[in-house]
Amino acid sequence: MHVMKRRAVVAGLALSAALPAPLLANAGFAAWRDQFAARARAAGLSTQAVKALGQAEFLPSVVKSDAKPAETTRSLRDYIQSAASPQRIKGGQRALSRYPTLLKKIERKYGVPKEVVVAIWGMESSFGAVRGSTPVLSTLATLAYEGRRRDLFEAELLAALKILSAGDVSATRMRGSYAGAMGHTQFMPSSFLTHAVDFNRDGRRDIWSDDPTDALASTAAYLSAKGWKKGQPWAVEVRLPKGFDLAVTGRVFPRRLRDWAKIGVTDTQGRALKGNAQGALILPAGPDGPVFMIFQNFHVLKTYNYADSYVIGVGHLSDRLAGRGPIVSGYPKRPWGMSRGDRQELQKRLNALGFKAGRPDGVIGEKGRAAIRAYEQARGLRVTGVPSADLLARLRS
Ligand SMILES: [Ca+2]
Repeated sequence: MHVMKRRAVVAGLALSAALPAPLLANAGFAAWRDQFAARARAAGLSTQAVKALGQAEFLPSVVKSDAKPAETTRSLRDYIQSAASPQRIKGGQRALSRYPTLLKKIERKYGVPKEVVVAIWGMESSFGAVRGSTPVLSTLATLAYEGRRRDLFEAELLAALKILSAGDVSATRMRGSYAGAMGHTQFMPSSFLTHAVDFNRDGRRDIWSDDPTDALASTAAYLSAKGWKKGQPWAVEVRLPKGFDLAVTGRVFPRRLRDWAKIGVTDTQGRALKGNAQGALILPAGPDGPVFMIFQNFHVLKTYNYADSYVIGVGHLSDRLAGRGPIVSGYPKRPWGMSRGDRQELQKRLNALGFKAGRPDGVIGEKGRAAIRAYEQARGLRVTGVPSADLLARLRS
C-alpha cells in the first residue's frame, strides 16, 4: 500500500527540512483540530467521527519519529538478509500452513500468489505481531498540524474519518504506526478507502482484528487493482555474459526475454531465457552483485513501497516461501568498483552540476543512472548511465 510511499515521503522530509522548534501540545493544535472538525462536519461525516476527532491529541513522539531518517541506509545484502531471514521465512511458512484455505481463496479471487501476500504481511507487521498501537486520528492530526506535509496528512485524516463514518472500526480500535499505517499489512487510510475488502462478509472491512482475513484479502485486492500480472514473477535473478554492454540495463529499458537471450543473458544456471514477456535489468549492487530481470509485478510492488530494496526484499521472501532458492550471486564490497564515499561523491557532484542524482546515499539506482546519462549526453560522451571511477575522476577535474 501507500505505506511504502509514506515511508519514502517521510525519508525525503527528514532530509529536506530541519525540525522546527519543539512543538508543544497547545492551544494552537486544539484550535486547528476544532477547525478541521468543523470542515469534517460540513463534509457530511458522521457525528461520531467528528466527535472522535475532537478527542485527538497532539503526539510529540509522532513528530519526533517523522523527523528521524526513516531507515539508515543498509546495504542490499543486509536488507535482503533481514527481509528473508531464517526467522521470517519460518514465520511465513507457519502462516501458509495456518491459513491454507483462506490464502487459496484469496489467490483464486485476486490472482496474487499467497506467498506474495504472506511476504508483505511478514515485512509490514511480522505476520500481525507488530501492527502499531498509536491512535490513528491523533497521529494524522499531529502530522497534519505540524505541517511539513499538511495537505497529504489532512487528506489521510479525512480518509480516516470517512472510515469511522462508514462504521468499519471504532476510533478506539483504529490504531496504527507513527505514520498512520494501519493493520496487518499497514494500509494508509486513503488506500483502505479505495482497496479494503470485507472478505469474511461480516459487514465490516476490519484490518485491525487478530483475524487477518480482511487485511490479507485487501492486500491482494490492492495489488490486483495496481495491475498485478497473474502467473508472472516479480523478477528473476539472471546472469550477464562477459563484456556485456551495461548501457542497456536499467528499469527504463525493457525488452522481450528472447531478445535478452540473443545478447547472452541467461538464468543463473546458464540457460537461455525464453518467451515474449517484457523484462528490464536492474543492478542494485552494480554489475558484480545480483542482477535481476524485473517484470510488471516489480512495479506493482513499488506502489506499496517505493524503495527498490523493499520490493526486492518482499519479492525474494515470497520466492523463498514458494520453495525457490537463495540469491546466487555474491555481493561486491565495492559496488560499481567504488567505495561508498566515492559513490556518494559521484552523486553529490552530479547534483551540484544540476543532474539530479538523488539523495547522496551511495546507492546508485535508476535516478542516479538517469543523471549519469543526462550528464554524458550533455558532455557529448557515449551515453551509458554507468557509474565508474573514471566518471568520478572526470567529474572531479
Ligand atoms: Ca469483515
